[in-house]
Amino acid sequence: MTQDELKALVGQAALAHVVPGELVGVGTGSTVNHFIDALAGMKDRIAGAVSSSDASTARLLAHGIRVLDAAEVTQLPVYIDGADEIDGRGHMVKGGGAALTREKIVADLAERFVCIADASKQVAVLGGFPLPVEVIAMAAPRLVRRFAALGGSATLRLKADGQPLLTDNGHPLLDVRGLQITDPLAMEAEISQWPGVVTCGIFARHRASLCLLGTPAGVQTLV
Ligand code: ABF
Repeated sequence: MTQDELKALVGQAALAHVVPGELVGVGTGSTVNHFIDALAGMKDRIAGAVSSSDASTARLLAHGIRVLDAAEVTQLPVYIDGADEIDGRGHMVKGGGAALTREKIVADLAERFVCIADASKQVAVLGGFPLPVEVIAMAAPRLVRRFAALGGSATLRLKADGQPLLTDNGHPLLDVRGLQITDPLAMEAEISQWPGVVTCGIFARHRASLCLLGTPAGVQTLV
């Protein structure tokens, strides 16, 4: 099976975790796109969705799925999203799709986080994928030096035209290479309190309650 077929498999399997009659939190990325397409088949049985990006909102609306603003919602039974890396305890690196801040906000509203991923995302130790960190622009040079002190090499994420990529919130992103994230909770807590950090792409406090992993042998559950 191709990687995309594995993503489609878990996108479909995630429907079993959507609570009928309730809202569902929806993440971002190519795996989630498969989930959104599958969700369209049960759109009349859910109250609507809360989305973590402009791209996911557009896809949900194109399917006729009602989208509520996160600010209107006090609680969600479940948030379904992909990951760039996930370890055996459900800790994740996220943000390759630049939506990490809204992803963490929507995840924080949810009782459960169901991660959907193809098997290539499973790792023993986080950090092989460059860690995305959304930052306030004026703090970027200082933050690059802070990451260097941790052994990481941080670079500004650029668009194809060489200009800094800005998130849906209008902020730049650093991608940090070379970190060995052996204690995800502690590193997330440390980085998150540095002035100028908007959101760190380590999801340890908001780790997955369950991961549906797409493998050639079928969907396996992690965590
Ligand atoms: C989002 O989409 C992310 O936080 C992560 O960066 C990405 C996963 O990518 P994909 O599903 O396209 O492999 O969930």
